[in-house]
Amino acid sequence: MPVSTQTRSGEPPAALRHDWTREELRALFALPLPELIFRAQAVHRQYFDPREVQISTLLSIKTGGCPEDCAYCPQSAHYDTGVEAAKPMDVAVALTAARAARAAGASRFCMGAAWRSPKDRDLDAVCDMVAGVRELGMESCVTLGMLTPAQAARLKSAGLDYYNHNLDTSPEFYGDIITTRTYRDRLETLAHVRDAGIKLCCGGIIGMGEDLEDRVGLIEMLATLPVHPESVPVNMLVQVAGTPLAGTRRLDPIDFVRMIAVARIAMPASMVRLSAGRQEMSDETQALCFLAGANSIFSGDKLLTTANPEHERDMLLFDRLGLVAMPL
Ligand code: SAM
Ligand code: DTB
Ligand code: SF4
Repeated sequence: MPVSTQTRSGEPPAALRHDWTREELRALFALPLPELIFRAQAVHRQYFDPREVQISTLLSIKTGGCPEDCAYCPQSAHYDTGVEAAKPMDVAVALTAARAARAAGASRFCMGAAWRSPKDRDLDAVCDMVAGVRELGMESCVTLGMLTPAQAARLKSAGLDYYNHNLDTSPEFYGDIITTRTYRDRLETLAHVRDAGIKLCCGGIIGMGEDLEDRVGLIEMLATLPVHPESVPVNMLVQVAGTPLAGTRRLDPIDFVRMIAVARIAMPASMVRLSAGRQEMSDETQALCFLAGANSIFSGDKLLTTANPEHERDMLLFDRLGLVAMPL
Protein backbone atom coordinates (compact mmCIF):
# COMPACT_ATOMS: atom_id res chain seq x y z
CA MET A 1 0.00 0.00 0.00
CA PRO A 2 1.30 3.45 -0.85
CA VAL A 3 0.38 4.83 2.60
CA SER A 4 3.07 7.40 3.14
CA THR A 5 3.88 9.24 6.31
CA GLN A 6 4.22 12.44 4.32
CA THR A 7 1.98 13.93 1.67
CA ARG A 8 3.29 14.96 -1.70
CA SER A 9 3.28 18.55 -0.41
CA GLY A 10 5.31 17.53 2.65
CA GLU A 11 2.43 17.89 5.13
CA PRO A 12 1.51 14.85 7.25
CA PRO A 13 -1.59 13.20 5.76
CA ALA A 14 -4.97 13.41 7.49
CA ALA A 15 -5.32 10.61 10.04
CA LEU A 16 -7.40 7.58 9.12
CA ARG A 17 -10.68 7.60 11.03
CA HIS A 18 -12.74 4.58 12.03
CA ASP A 19 -15.49 6.47 13.87
CA TRP A 20 -17.44 7.93 10.95
CA THR A 21 -21.08 8.55 11.82
CA ARG A 22 -24.02 8.34 9.49
CA GLU A 23 -24.75 12.00 10.20
CA GLU A 24 -21.29 13.04 8.98
CA LEU A 25 -21.54 10.85 5.90
CA ARG A 26 -25.03 12.15 5.10
CA ALA A 27 -23.64 15.69 5.31
CA LEU A 28 -20.91 14.78 2.79
CA PHE A 29 -23.47 13.36 0.33
CA ALA A 30 -25.48 16.61 0.70
CA LEU A 31 -22.56 18.92 -0.24
CA PRO A 32 -22.71 20.84 -3.51
CA LEU A 33 -20.82 18.70 -6.04
CA PRO A 34 -17.92 21.17 -6.53
CA GLU A 35 -17.29 21.23 -2.77
CA LEU A 36 -17.54 17.44 -2.47
CA ILE A 37 -15.12 16.90 -5.37
CA PHE A 38 -12.73 19.50 -3.97
CA ARG A 39 -12.61 17.74 -0.60
CA ALA A 40 -12.22 14.31 -2.20
CA GLN A 41 -9.37 15.59 -4.40
CA ALA A 42 -7.63 17.20 -1.44
CA VAL A 43 -7.71 13.93 0.52
CA HIS A 44 -6.76 11.86 -2.51
CA ARG A 45 -3.64 13.93 -3.11
CA GLN A 46 -2.51 13.43 0.48
CA TYR A 47 -2.21 9.70 -0.12
CA PHE A 48 -1.85 9.12 -3.86
CA ASP A 49 -0.45 10.48 -7.07
CA PRO A 50 -3.68 11.70 -8.76
CA ARG A 51 -2.39 10.66 -12.20
CA GLU A 52 -2.08 7.00 -11.27
CA VAL A 53 -4.82 4.40 -11.67
CA GLN A 54 -4.27 0.80 -10.57
CA ILE A 55 -5.42 -1.81 -13.08
CA SER A 56 -6.88 -5.19 -12.13
CA THR A 57 -8.14 -7.85 -14.51
CA LEU A 58 -10.90 -10.30 -13.66
CA LEU A 59 -11.36 -13.91 -14.66
CA SER A 60 -14.24 -16.21 -13.82
CA ILE A 61 -12.63 -19.51 -12.81
CA LYS A 62 -15.95 -21.20 -11.99
CA THR A 63 -18.99 -19.78 -13.72
CA GLY A 64 -22.70 -20.08 -12.95
CA GLY A 65 -24.91 -22.50 -11.04
CA CYS A 66 -24.47 -20.66 -7.71
CA PRO A 67 -26.84 -21.71 -4.90
CA GLU A 68 -27.09 -18.15 -3.49
CA ASP A 69 -29.98 -15.89 -4.52
CA CYS A 70 -28.23 -12.49 -4.84
CA ALA A 71 -30.87 -10.53 -6.78
CA TYR A 72 -28.32 -8.75 -8.97
CA CYS A 73 -26.34 -11.77 -10.06
CA PRO A 74 -26.44 -13.47 -13.46
CA GLN A 75 -24.66 -16.51 -11.96
CA SER A 76 -27.33 -17.45 -9.43
CA ALA A 77 -29.01 -20.80 -10.17
CA HIS A 78 -32.26 -19.22 -8.93
CA TYR A 79 -32.65 -17.10 -12.08
CA ASP A 80 -32.82 -17.86 -15.76
CA THR A 81 -30.21 -15.54 -17.24
CA GLY A 82 -28.68 -17.70 -19.95
CA VAL A 83 -25.44 -18.16 -17.97
CA GLU A 84 -24.72 -21.90 -17.99
CA ALA A 85 -23.08 -23.61 -15.02
CA ALA A 86 -19.54 -24.61 -15.99
CA LYS A 87 -16.84 -26.78 -14.39
CA PRO A 88 -13.93 -25.09 -12.61
CA MET A 89 -11.27 -23.84 -15.03
CA ASP A 90 -7.91 -25.59 -15.46
CA VAL A 91 -4.95 -23.92 -13.78
CA ALA A 92 -3.03 -23.59 -17.06
CA VAL A 93 -5.93 -21.79 -18.76
CA ALA A 94 -6.22 -19.32 -15.90
CA LEU A 95 -2.48 -18.61 -15.97
CA THR A 96 -2.53 -18.00 -19.72
CA ALA A 97 -5.20 -15.34 -19.06
CA ALA A 98 -3.06 -13.88 -16.28
CA ARG A 99 -0.07 -13.54 -18.62
CA ALA A 100 -2.26 -11.73 -21.18
CA ALA A 101 -3.56 -9.39 -18.44
CA ARG A 102 0.01 -8.59 -17.36
CA ALA A 103 0.96 -7.83 -20.97
CA ALA A 104 -2.00 -5.42 -21.13
CA GLY A 105 -0.75 -3.53 -18.07
CA ALA A 106 -2.68 -5.14 -15.18
CA SER A 107 -0.85 -5.27 -11.85
CA ARG A 108 -3.42 -7.47 -10.11
CA PHE A 109 -5.20 -10.60 -11.33
CA CYS A 110 -8.55 -11.35 -9.68
CA MET A 111 -10.19 -14.75 -9.96
CA GLY A 112 -13.86 -15.21 -9.12
CA ALA A 113 -15.88 -18.35 -8.48
CA ALA A 114 -19.65 -18.69 -8.26
CA TRP A 115 -19.60 -20.60 -4.99
CA ARG A 116 -21.50 -20.02 -1.76
CA SER A 117 -18.29 -21.23 -0.12
CA PRO A 118 -15.49 -23.38 -1.54
CA LYS A 119 -15.01 -27.02 -0.62
CA ASP A 120 -11.56 -27.77 0.75
CA ARG A 121 -10.71 -29.77 -2.38
CA ASP A 122 -11.72 -26.79 -4.57
CA LEU A 123 -8.84 -24.87 -3.02
CA ASP A 124 -6.16 -27.14 -4.51
CA ALA A 125 -6.49 -25.58 -7.96
CA VAL A 126 -7.14 -22.08 -6.57
CA CYS A 127 -3.91 -22.23 -4.54
CA ASP A 128 -1.97 -23.30 -7.66
CA MET A 129 -3.49 -20.37 -9.57
CA VAL A 130 -2.55 -17.94 -6.80
CA ALA A 131 1.03 -19.23 -6.73
CA GLY A 132 1.23 -18.99 -10.53
CA VAL A 133 -0.02 -15.40 -10.56
CA ARG A 134 2.55 -14.46 -7.93
CA GLU A 135 5.30 -16.06 -10.04
CA LEU A 136 4.27 -13.73 -12.87
CA GLY A 137 5.06 -10.82 -10.56
CA MET A 138 1.41 -9.76 -10.23
CA GLU A 139 -0.72 -9.31 -7.13
CA SER A 140 -3.29 -12.03 -6.66
CA CYS A 141 -6.92 -11.68 -5.59
CA VAL A 142 -9.69 -14.26 -5.34
CA THR A 143 -13.38 -14.11 -4.53
CA LEU A 144 -14.84 -17.49 -3.64
CA GLY A 145 -17.71 -16.76 -1.22
CA MET A 146 -17.62 -17.52 2.51
CA LEU A 147 -14.41 -18.92 4.01
CA THR A 148 -13.55 -20.77 7.20
CA PRO A 149 -10.51 -19.56 9.18
CA ALA A 150 -8.58 -22.67 8.02
CA GLN A 151 -9.38 -21.97 4.35
CA ALA A 152 -8.26 -18.35 4.73
CA ALA A 153 -4.99 -19.55 6.29
CA ARG A 154 -4.46 -21.98 3.41
CA LEU A 155 -4.95 -19.22 0.82
CA LYS A 156 -2.50 -17.03 2.73
CA SER A 157 0.10 -19.83 2.65
CA ALA A 158 -0.35 -20.09 -1.12
CA GLY A 159 0.66 -16.41 -1.30
CA LEU A 160 -2.75 -14.74 -1.72
CA ASP A 161 -2.54 -10.93 -1.51
CA TYR A 162 -6.23 -9.89 -1.53
CA TYR A 163 -9.62 -11.49 -0.88
CA ASN A 164 -12.71 -9.84 -2.37
CA HIS A 165 -15.90 -10.21 -0.36
CA ASN A 166 -18.42 -7.39 -0.64
CA LEU A 167 -20.89 -6.14 1.94
CA ASP A 168 -22.89 -5.03 -1.11
CA THR A 169 -25.27 -2.58 0.65
CA SER A 170 -26.49 -1.38 4.05
CA PRO A 171 -27.50 -3.91 6.73
CA GLU A 172 -31.12 -2.65 6.40
CA PHE A 173 -31.43 -3.16 2.64
CA TYR A 174 -29.41 -6.37 2.50
CA GLY A 175 -32.41 -8.67 3.16
CA ASP A 176 -34.19 -7.24 0.10
CA ILE A 177 -31.29 -8.41 -2.08
CA ILE A 178 -30.05 -11.71 -0.59
CA THR A 179 -31.88 -14.20 1.61
CA THR A 180 -29.52 -17.20 1.49
CA ARG A 181 -26.82 -15.75 3.75
CA THR A 182 -26.70 -12.94 6.28
CA TYR A 183 -24.80 -9.71 6.71
CA ARG A 184 -23.25 -11.29 9.80
CA ASP A 185 -21.99 -14.21 7.63
CA ARG A 186 -20.22 -11.69 5.43
CA LEU A 187 -18.67 -9.85 8.36
CA GLU A 188 -17.41 -13.16 9.73
CA THR A 189 -15.67 -14.05 6.47
CA LEU A 190 -14.10 -10.59 6.41
CA ALA A 191 -12.78 -11.18 9.93
CA HIS A 192 -11.36 -14.61 8.98
CA VAL A 193 -9.59 -13.08 5.98
CA ARG A 194 -8.10 -10.30 8.12
CA ASP A 195 -7.05 -12.72 10.83
CA ALA A 196 -5.19 -14.78 8.21
CA GLY A 197 -3.19 -11.66 7.24
CA ILE A 198 -4.74 -11.26 3.77
CA LYS A 199 -5.61 -7.77 2.48
CA LEU A 200 -9.29 -7.01 1.98
CA CYS A 201 -11.13 -5.91 -1.13
CA CYS A 202 -14.62 -5.02 0.06
CA GLY A 203 -17.28 -2.69 -1.29
CA GLY A 204 -20.72 -2.85 -2.79
CA ILE A 205 -23.19 -2.12 -5.54
CA ILE A 206 -25.36 0.92 -6.07
CA GLY A 207 -28.27 1.34 -8.46
CA MET A 208 -30.18 -1.59 -6.92
CA GLY A 209 -33.16 0.60 -5.94
CA GLU A 210 -31.60 1.47 -2.56
CA ASP A 211 -32.13 4.80 -0.78
CA LEU A 212 -29.43 7.36 -0.15
CA GLU A 213 -29.47 6.14 3.47
CA ASP A 214 -28.41 2.67 2.28
CA ARG A 215 -25.39 4.17 0.53
CA VAL A 216 -24.59 6.07 3.74
CA GLY A 217 -25.03 2.80 5.67
CA LEU A 218 -22.69 0.84 3.37
CA ILE A 219 -19.92 3.45 3.69
CA GLU A 220 -20.44 3.59 7.45
CA MET A 221 -19.98 -0.20 7.68
CA LEU A 222 -16.82 -0.15 5.54
CA ALA A 223 -15.24 2.91 7.13
CA THR A 224 -15.81 1.73 10.70
CA LEU A 225 -14.17 -1.67 10.20
CA PRO A 226 -11.12 -1.98 12.50
CA VAL A 227 -8.90 -1.63 9.40
CA HIS A 228 -10.27 -0.05 6.21
CA PRO A 229 -10.39 -2.47 3.28
CA GLU A 230 -7.27 -1.81 1.19
CA SER A 231 -9.48 -1.91 -1.93
CA VAL A 232 -13.05 -0.64 -2.08
CA PRO A 233 -14.87 -1.66 -5.26
CA VAL A 234 -17.87 0.53 -6.04
CA ASN A 235 -20.03 -1.29 -8.57
CA MET A 236 -22.85 0.26 -10.57
CA LEU A 237 -25.50 -2.46 -10.98
CA VAL A 238 -25.13 -4.20 -14.34
CA GLN A 239 -28.73 -5.07 -15.11
CA VAL A 240 -28.97 -8.60 -16.47
CA ALA A 241 -32.23 -9.91 -17.99
CA GLY A 242 -33.69 -12.69 -15.88
CA THR A 243 -32.41 -11.33 -12.53
CA PRO A 244 -34.97 -9.76 -10.18
CA LEU A 245 -33.16 -6.39 -10.43
CA ALA A 246 -33.43 -6.14 -14.22
CA GLY A 247 -35.59 -3.10 -14.98
CA THR A 248 -34.63 -1.21 -11.77
CA ARG A 249 -34.72 2.57 -12.24
CA ARG A 250 -31.37 3.68 -13.60
CA LEU A 251 -29.07 5.53 -11.25
CA ASP A 252 -28.21 9.17 -11.96
CA PRO A 253 -24.48 9.00 -12.85
CA ILE A 254 -23.90 12.03 -10.60
CA ASP A 255 -25.11 9.95 -7.64
CA PHE A 256 -22.48 7.35 -8.55
CA VAL A 257 -19.83 10.08 -8.58
CA ARG A 258 -20.97 11.22 -5.12
CA MET A 259 -20.62 7.64 -3.81
CA ILE A 260 -17.04 7.49 -5.08
CA ALA A 261 -16.20 10.85 -3.50
CA VAL A 262 -17.64 9.94 -0.10
CA ALA A 263 -15.82 6.57 -0.16
CA ARG A 264 -12.57 8.44 -0.94
CA ILE A 265 -13.03 10.92 1.91
CA ALA A 266 -14.05 8.26 4.46
CA MET A 267 -11.25 5.81 3.50
CA PRO A 268 -8.46 8.07 2.23
CA ALA A 269 -5.67 5.49 2.00
CA SER A 270 -7.71 2.82 0.22
CA MET A 271 -7.83 2.11 -3.48
CA VAL A 272 -11.34 3.12 -4.53
CA ARG A 273 -12.24 1.06 -7.57
CA LEU A 274 -14.60 2.24 -10.28
CA SER A 275 -15.79 -1.33 -10.83
CA ALA A 276 -18.74 -2.90 -12.67
CA GLY A 277 -20.90 -0.63 -14.82
CA ARG A 278 -18.23 1.20 -16.84
CA GLN A 279 -19.49 -0.29 -20.10
CA GLU A 280 -22.73 1.65 -19.65
CA MET A 281 -20.95 4.84 -18.47
CA SER A 282 -19.88 7.75 -20.63
CA ASP A 283 -16.21 8.73 -20.71
CA GLU A 284 -17.24 11.97 -19.01
CA THR A 285 -18.85 10.15 -16.07
CA GLN A 286 -15.72 8.03 -15.68
CA ALA A 287 -13.60 11.20 -15.77
CA LEU A 288 -15.71 12.65 -12.95
CA CYS A 289 -15.19 9.44 -10.97
CA PHE A 290 -11.40 9.84 -11.30
CA LEU A 291 -11.74 13.47 -10.19
CA ALA A 292 -13.80 12.24 -7.22
CA GLY A 293 -10.94 9.99 -6.12
CA ALA A 294 -11.41 6.69 -7.92
CA ASN A 295 -7.93 5.27 -8.56
CA SER A 296 -8.50 1.72 -9.73
CA ILE A 297 -10.44 -0.04 -12.49
CA PHE A 298 -11.07 -3.49 -13.88
CA SER A 299 -9.58 -3.66 -17.35
CA GLY A 300 -10.30 -6.36 -19.93
CA ASP A 301 -13.31 -6.78 -22.17
CA LYS A 302 -15.16 -8.98 -19.67
CA LEU A 303 -15.86 -8.66 -15.95
CA LEU A 304 -16.96 -12.14 -14.78
CA THR A 305 -19.81 -12.80 -17.21
CA THR A 306 -20.77 -9.32 -18.47
CA ALA A 307 -19.06 -6.88 -20.81
CA ASN A 308 -16.46 -4.31 -19.78
CA PRO A 309 -14.97 -1.58 -22.02
CA GLU A 310 -12.36 -2.76 -24.48
CA HIS A 311 -8.72 -2.19 -23.57
CA GLU A 312 -8.29 0.33 -26.43
CA ARG A 313 -11.19 2.48 -25.19
CA ASP A 314 -9.66 2.54 -21.70
CA MET A 315 -6.18 3.41 -22.95
CA LEU A 316 -7.60 6.18 -25.12
CA LEU A 317 -9.46 7.57 -22.12
CA PHE A 318 -6.29 7.40 -19.98
CA ASP A 319 -4.45 9.32 -22.73
CA ARG A 320 -7.16 11.97 -22.98
CA LEU A 321 -7.17 12.45 -19.20
CA GLY A 322 -3.39 12.19 -18.73
CA LEU A 323 -3.73 9.15 -16.48
CA VAL A 324 -1.16 6.36 -16.23
CA ALA A 325 -1.26 2.76 -14.97
CA MET A 326 -0.02 2.57 -11.36
CA PRO A 327 3.19 0.54 -11.20
CA LEU A 328 3.31 -2.35 -8.74
N1 SAM B 1 -19.61 -15.80 -5.24
C1 SAM B 1 -18.70 -14.92 -4.60
C2 SAM B 1 -19.38 -13.88 -3.75
O1 SAM B 1 -20.50 -13.49 -4.01
O2 SAM B 1 -18.76 -13.47 -2.79
C3 SAM B 1 -17.76 -14.24 -5.57
C4 SAM B 1 -18.25 -13.73 -6.90
S1 SAM B 1 -19.50 -12.44 -6.89
C5 SAM B 1 -19.96 -12.38 -8.57
C6 SAM B 1 -18.55 -10.96 -6.56
C7 SAM B 1 -19.29 -9.65 -6.49
O3 SAM B 1 -19.67 -9.22 -7.79
C8 SAM B 1 -20.60 -9.57 -5.71
O4 SAM B 1 -20.39 -9.45 -4.35
C9 SAM B 1 -21.23 -8.31 -6.25
O5 SAM B 1 -20.90 -7.20 -5.47
C10 SAM B 1 -20.62 -8.19 -7.66
N2 SAM B 1 -21.65 -8.35 -8.70
C11 SAM B 1 -22.24 -9.50 -9.09
N3 SAM B 1 -23.15 -9.27 -10.05
C12 SAM B 1 -23.15 -7.93 -10.28
C13 SAM B 1 -23.91 -7.09 -11.15
N4 SAM B 1 -24.85 -7.57 -11.95
N5 SAM B 1 -23.64 -5.77 -11.14
C14 SAM B 1 -22.69 -5.27 -10.30
N6 SAM B 1 -21.97 -6.02 -9.46
C15 SAM B 1 -22.19 -7.35 -9.44
C1 DTB C 1 -16.50 -6.64 -7.50
O1 DTB C 1 -16.81 -5.88 -6.56
N1 DTB C 1 -16.93 -6.53 -8.74
C2 DTB C 1 -16.41 -7.60 -9.55
C3 DTB C 1 -15.45 -8.32 -8.60
N2 DTB C 1 -15.69 -7.68 -7.36
C4 DTB C 1 -15.45 -9.78 -8.49
C5 DTB C 1 -17.47 -8.45 -10.16
C6 DTB C 1 -18.45 -7.70 -11.00
C7 DTB C 1 -19.37 -8.69 -11.64
C8 DTB C 1 -20.34 -8.06 -12.59
C9 DTB C 1 -21.28 -9.04 -13.16
C10 DTB C 1 -20.64 -10.09 -14.03
O2 DTB C 1 -19.81 -9.79 -14.89
O3 DTB C 1 -21.02 -11.28 -13.86
FE1 SF4 D 1 -23.31 -16.57 -6.13
FE2 SF4 D 1 -21.56 -14.59 -5.73
FE3 SF4 D 1 -23.46 -14.41 -7.64
FE4 SF4 D 1 -24.19 -14.25 -5.09
S1 SF4 D 1 -22.85 -12.83 -6.18
S2 SF4 D 1 -25.19 -15.49 -6.68
S3 SF4 D 1 -22.74 -15.68 -4.15
S4 SF4 D 1 -21.77 -15.82 -7.59
